Amino acid sequence: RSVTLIGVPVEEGSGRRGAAMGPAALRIAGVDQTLIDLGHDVCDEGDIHVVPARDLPNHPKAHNLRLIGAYTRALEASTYEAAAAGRFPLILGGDHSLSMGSVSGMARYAAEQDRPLFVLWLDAHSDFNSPATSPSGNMHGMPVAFFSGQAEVAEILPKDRPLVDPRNVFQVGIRSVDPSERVEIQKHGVNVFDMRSIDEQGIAATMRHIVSTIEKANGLLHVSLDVDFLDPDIAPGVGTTVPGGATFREAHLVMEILSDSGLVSSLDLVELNPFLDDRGKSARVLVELTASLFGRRIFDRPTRAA
Ligand code: DIR
Ligand code: MN
Ligand code: MN
Ligand code: MN
Repeated sequence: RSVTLIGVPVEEGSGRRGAAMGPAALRIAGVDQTLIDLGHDVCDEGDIHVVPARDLPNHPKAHNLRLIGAYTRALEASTYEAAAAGRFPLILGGDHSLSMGSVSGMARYAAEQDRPLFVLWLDAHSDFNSPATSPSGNMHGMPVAFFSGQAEVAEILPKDRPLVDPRNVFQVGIRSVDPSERVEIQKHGVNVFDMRSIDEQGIAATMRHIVSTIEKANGLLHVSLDVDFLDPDIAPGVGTTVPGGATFREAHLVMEILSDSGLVSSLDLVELNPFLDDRGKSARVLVELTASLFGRRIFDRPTRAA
């Protein structure tokens, strides 16, 4: 495949500093060479740099709205342009507010292709707050509501843009949901597979169900991987660790099944905080998981029957 790396050193959507170093850590962990070694063509566009958007207001319950809005606009355009050029946008974050832009860019691309966009949200959190409901005011807790059209606060992107149907969002690994988010995700039909569901059904059955749903709809799939999807034992480099996350093998199996499916069109790697990491451990896990998504195998497996 042809992959475009887009660095987004944003940390102002989270409540603390450090995620701005994420793109650098992922590059140092060798994301580009790992993909090249797997036979892919890689183009690194470098990092997006923006200044706060002057046409947006300050908002007491959406911290740094003018800056996050500017990142959203720039990344929406870069993601769309890479996809429209036939390339796979791989976003190196940066906190999870960046998915407002990457997913919106893919939604524009999918609409143009006349195909539905599905989103696989691998996260401890459902990120379905809005400025009206957020207990923290941090915009990294709002992207899913934003790209579903449920967190409009100011015109960051045009109101008539393509949105993602919340019933096309699959959330896996969830184990920390605010009370109002619980109400909202149920009301809008987001598909939630929390950690208990994964414990009971197993990650393979969960992923096969998701993959077959998307195949039947001829959909495109955007994957958004928050470091806190993983258990803090294997990935401590994130601002909001939550115990009881996905194991190393569960996470790799997700990526291996996705790789077999051939459905994935774009990927975010988000919330890596190198300042909190243990000697690059979490950055390396993210790069290894990316390798599994792009075809690395422990053993070669027979091709699936057509
Ligand atoms: C919390 C934490 N639900 C909030 N969210 C996230 O601030 O909205 N933490 N995404 O990583
Ligand atoms: Mn830079
Ligand atoms: Mn998140
Ligand atoms: Mn999270």
